[in-house]
Amino acid sequence: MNPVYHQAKFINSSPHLNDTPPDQGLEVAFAGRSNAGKSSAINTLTRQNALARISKTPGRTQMLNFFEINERQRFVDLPGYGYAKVPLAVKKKWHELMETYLTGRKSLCAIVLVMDVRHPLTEFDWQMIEWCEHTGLPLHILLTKADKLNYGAAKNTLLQVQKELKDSRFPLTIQLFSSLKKTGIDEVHAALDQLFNLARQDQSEMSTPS
Ligand SMILES: Nc1nc2c(ncn2[C@@H]2O[C@H](COP(=O)(O)OP(=O)(O)O)[C@@H](O)[C@H]2O)c(=O)[nH]1
Ligand SMILES: [Mg+2]
Repeated sequence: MNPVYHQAKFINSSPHLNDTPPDQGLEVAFAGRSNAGKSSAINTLTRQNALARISKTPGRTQMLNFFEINERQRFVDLPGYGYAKVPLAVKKKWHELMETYLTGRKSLCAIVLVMDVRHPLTEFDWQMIEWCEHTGLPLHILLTKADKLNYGAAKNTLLQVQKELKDSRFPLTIQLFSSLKKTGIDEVHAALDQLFNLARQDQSEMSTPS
């Protein structure tokens, strides 16, 4: 358990990138398909039931939601992808928003990719993985809703996904998680600590003249 993450506070929801919090410090973004369980994961990790609004209507949260852990660290709940009923114009706007955010955000230091353990590695997931591979951005994958499968089947999916990604040439970790059963929390906290620490070292190396 890491109580640091329990202090998270909502900062704002931003439908555009011109009203985001200042691009300083370090940000970990939670990405994944609509309904994968991103907002639930943020609530579980921060132990706050209604921090990231859990949408009953998939795809409705088309905004970037920012949460402050402390003055140097943030979480971002990225808008979900892949809801068929969303009109094309909305999908286009989503692509633009994501691309601008992912390419332009200097404080972005890692991605947590949330996948439903029953439907891992969708086309969207591969796009995110390839993006991280391309930019070297560290990635931590949550196979969530692990409670929906029995232990053996969930473990099997974990091994399968690890096998599919074993050749990736960037920092990548994968785990099972359940917001419902509150399993895997310590492992995510440890992964987040490591991601933030790595990024902090990188930042201080860059700011130290040699
Ligand atoms: N059984 C189970 N259901 C979950 C879990 N996480 C999320 N859900 C449910 O999945 C739905 C979508 O979750 P949400 O967090 O809003 O997904 P998001 O669209 O990715 O933010 C909601 O009905 C949640 O209650 C989990 O670990 N186990
Ligand atoms: Mg959500």
